Amino acid sequence: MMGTVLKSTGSWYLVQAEDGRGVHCTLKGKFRMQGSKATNPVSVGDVVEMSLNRNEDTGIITEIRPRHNYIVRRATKLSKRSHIIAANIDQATLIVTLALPRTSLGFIDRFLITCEAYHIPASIVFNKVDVYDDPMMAQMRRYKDIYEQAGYPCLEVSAKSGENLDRLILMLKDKITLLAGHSGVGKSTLINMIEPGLDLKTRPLSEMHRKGKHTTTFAEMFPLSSGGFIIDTPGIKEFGLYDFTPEEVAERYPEMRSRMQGCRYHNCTHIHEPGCAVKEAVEKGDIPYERYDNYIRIVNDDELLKKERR
Ligand SMILES: Nc1nc2c(ncn2[C@@H]2O[C@H](COP(=O)(O)OP(=O)(O)OP(=O)(O)O)[C@@H](O)[C@H]2O)c(=O)[nH]1
Ligand SMILES: [Mg+2]
Ligand SMILES: [Zn+2]
Repeated sequence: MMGTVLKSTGSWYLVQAEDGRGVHCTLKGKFRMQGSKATNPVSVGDVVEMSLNRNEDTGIITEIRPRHNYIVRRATKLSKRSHIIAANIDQATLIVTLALPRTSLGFIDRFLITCEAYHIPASIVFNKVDVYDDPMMAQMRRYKDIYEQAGYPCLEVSAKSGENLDRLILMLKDKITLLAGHSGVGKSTLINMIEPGLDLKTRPLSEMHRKGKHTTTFAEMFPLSSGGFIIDTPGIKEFGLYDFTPEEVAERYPEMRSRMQGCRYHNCTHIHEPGCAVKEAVEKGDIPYERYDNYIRIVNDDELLKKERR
């Protein structure tokens, strides 16, 4: 029997069978042995083949169907292994906020680079606008300029006041959407507002700091009554890129990708070469300097990491 993995807790998987019922599954032993570089062989969104146990509400996953796509991040900072966040998704939405816990541009860029690498359409949702002061509002406008110019849809919302939630619902309709972001940005709160029946666990930031834990601990996929599915994920502290070369990083900046044919050298890294069309565009203000700065920082960080891991 086939099914879709709705939740994975590490040892147990909740699989929605074709007939709609939920089956709690374990994994056939051999999956763990396979030479995969992922710390989790099966992820939320995977389509699997399973055999039901005699009691019919538990089963064993025997096979994973080929994935259309998946999104990964480095399992831990120095790890050579990856963690698959979700598979077979239509789009990824990064929930960010300029209130607490503030999201940095570097974090946003790393997430977007990964989405570009796996050809997953990405968007950015600025949450908690109900508490933004004037400087935060100004900053959000700048962020929106930067990312909309690069081609990523942006939306400002408040789970608290309800602002623009109707537009968020439209964005999600009939699609399988991954929600990602730091712990405490309001992913689960937003899902509760969109789909009130779910009643997901959320927690005030003050308590988070005390316990230092994520409120959502496992990724889980939920059907939306307006059509489609949404995947809630545990907060991500750092978004470690999984093994990209500088060329691959540059190609994943749409503003750089569209200009690099103009560079004098075909293997230009856009850092120190003369006749670089990317640097010219940064100087003219056609590429936001923040994006270029992040590019340099990401390339340098990743080179350092590679050395440390050797
Ligand atoms: N003022 C304000 N607070 C919000 C908003 N959205 C969420 N919050 C609060 O932010 C806190 C954290 O929200 P959660 O939904 O638990 O955050 P999360 O992103 O799911 O966190 P993890 O599950 O740990 O990854 C809660 O106290 C929410 O009430 C908003 O739009 N405005
Ligand atoms: Mg949560
Ligand atoms: Zn160049």
